[in-house]
Amino acid sequence: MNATTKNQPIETAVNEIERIHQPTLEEFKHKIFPARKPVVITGKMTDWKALSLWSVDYLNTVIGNKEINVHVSHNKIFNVDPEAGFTIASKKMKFTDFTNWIVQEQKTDEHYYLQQSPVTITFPELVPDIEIPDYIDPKLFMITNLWIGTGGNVSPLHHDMSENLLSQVCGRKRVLLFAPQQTSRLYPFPAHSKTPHMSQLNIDQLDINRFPKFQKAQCIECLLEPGEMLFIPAFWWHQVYSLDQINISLNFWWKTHFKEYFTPPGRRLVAQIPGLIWQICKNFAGAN
Ligand SMILES: O=C(O)CCC(=O)C(=O)O
Repeated sequence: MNATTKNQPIETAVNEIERIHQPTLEEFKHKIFPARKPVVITGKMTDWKALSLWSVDYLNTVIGNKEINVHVSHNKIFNVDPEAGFTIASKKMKFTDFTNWIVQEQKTDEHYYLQQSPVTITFPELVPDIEIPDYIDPKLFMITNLWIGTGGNVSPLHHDMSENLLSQVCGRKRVLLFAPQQTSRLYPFPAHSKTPHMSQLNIDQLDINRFPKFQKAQCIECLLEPGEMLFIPAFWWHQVYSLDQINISLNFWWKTHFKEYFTPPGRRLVAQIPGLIWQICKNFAGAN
């Protein structure tokens, strides 16, 4: 990866992601999931109607003038506001106005991204076109989110507390991934802040004097193509770049095992949010 500073490029060690074709449920459960390493799963979305159906015209017909809530950015980096916690600046607009904006590649000051929209609530009409992967234990399943955007959008470096299958329908995404053990090299916001799961780094314009340890970070790079799923284990840091004009993905989140809270980012959260321990115990009890 070429991160850049004002003076010189920085070389951070990058490894390419492994791809596995149509692993069985047993392979996922006993090999892929326990390895706690991201992989791309190919050939698992072949039965999804979304792959052949979802074009802008189709989505406009099915969704039409529904009002949606899109996130807004002035520089295409869709950052949460560290003062406000989980909120990102947003705006309500008609779905068709949003897709027109994408198609016309408008050179506006504002850029829009439909991020993390719970599909069963906001777009129930799209549910028949997708399938919850059978790798996910129904007792642990949390939510399916829809993401629609355009090339150049960036979801900056962060981790989630859930297991994730990021599933690509249209366009490609470039994803940079860092293991939980790399946390101290990624300069998260302080554990007591409102955004302990976000990194302070802008890895494309790195301030090397402030963040020197990033140079030692080990990264896995992935180019996710339509029809592919990326397994992102809980607490893995990731930064996601949307490529191509029309970019559509879904992510499936499910509850992680309590032992993942012993990883460095998990420990930071538990230390600051005591109520989390109770939640984790409940999750674990519910799944057994
Ligand atoms: O696709 C994106 O822009 C971000 C996805 C993401 O962060 C996630 O699936 O957790």
